[in-house]
Amino acid sequence: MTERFTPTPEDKFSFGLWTVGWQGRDPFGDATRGALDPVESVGRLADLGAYGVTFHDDDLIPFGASDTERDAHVKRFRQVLDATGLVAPMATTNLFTHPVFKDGAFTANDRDIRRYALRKTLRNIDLAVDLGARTYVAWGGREGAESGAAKDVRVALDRMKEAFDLLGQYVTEQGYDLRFAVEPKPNEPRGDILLPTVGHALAFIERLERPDLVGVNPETGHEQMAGLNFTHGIAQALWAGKLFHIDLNGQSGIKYDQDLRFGSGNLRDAFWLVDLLETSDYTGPRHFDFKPPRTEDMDGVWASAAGNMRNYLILKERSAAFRADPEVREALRAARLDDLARPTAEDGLAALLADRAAFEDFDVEAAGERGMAFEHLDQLALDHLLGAR
Ligand SMILES: [Mn+2]
Repeated sequence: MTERFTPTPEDKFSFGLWTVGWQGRDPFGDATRGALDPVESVGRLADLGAYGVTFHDDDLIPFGASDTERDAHVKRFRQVLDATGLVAPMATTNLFTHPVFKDGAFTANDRDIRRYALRKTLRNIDLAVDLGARTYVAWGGREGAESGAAKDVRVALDRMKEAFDLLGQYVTEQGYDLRFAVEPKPNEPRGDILLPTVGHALAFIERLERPDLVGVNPETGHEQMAGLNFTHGIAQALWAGKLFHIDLNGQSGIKYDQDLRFGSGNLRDAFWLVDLLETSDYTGPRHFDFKPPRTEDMDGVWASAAGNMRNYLILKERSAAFRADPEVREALRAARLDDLARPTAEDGLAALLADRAAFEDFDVEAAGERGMAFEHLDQLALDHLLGAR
């Protein structure tokens, strides 16, 4: 039983340094755990079966470190990656902790701060590429407002576009093999954040100078905080060819950003998400962006980290069993999923207009009486999810 759910690097599980390294500081309470050395985190995550580790610039190199200190931190990190075989597939910038970012970074009203934010990002992009990252995440946690007149949203989006256009120009001119992934979030820490959902981000990306360089990094809890179906958001990102990265965690409904371990919170959505990812062409990391609850000591932190991967693998097995079940296949046909996959008018508009069976002779009443058999199908899914089949 245990062995089936033991992660290996082939599963492509990755963790942010800031996840296991979270000290439990929240708006109401101080840290409940001590600082964790990134080198120790990498070693422990490797022992647990992870394949990658990701970082904000400030996770690796304390804010304000000198160039000499910076080099020493990078050297230690590179050594532990080499020693453990872990990779650093993604990096990102901390544009939210220091007070300078209190009104945002790329869309701060203060132009000096916008220029500083871009330079801080560009500097870390160099390091990210040097460490082998292929994806650069941009979470604009402070890009937003608490009040109406404080932010001209249309102008702020001009500045956001300007920032991504400059970042795209930079990686193109440097010849870097690096793509950007916008991470949407509806609120927290700002009252309202720009690009609040996957859909907003996808629409924004199409307005950029180099849309091919930019995709999304959706986070489970962020969409669910807005009451949205995370799996549907991921499906649309896949449909648009824009799922560049993903942040997995757990969230119980519309409330503060819980960052629970993957599989806790909305378990049914987690099942459908794994089912979608594992039947899609997504080959990127399964990245966990969670926070071990502040109730936990360090043993609890590692138990929580391991739980993310275990839950993913259990759900992957449950999804495979669901898809392989002959009764499920029959139920999918009864629910007419094959019919949905067929184009509505493959013979064209003229043929549709000429087809009396499509309208004049169509028995609307009879069609309206046809059941969709979705309940039977969903019960089969729940049986598989709960291990009852
Ligand atoms: Mn979160």
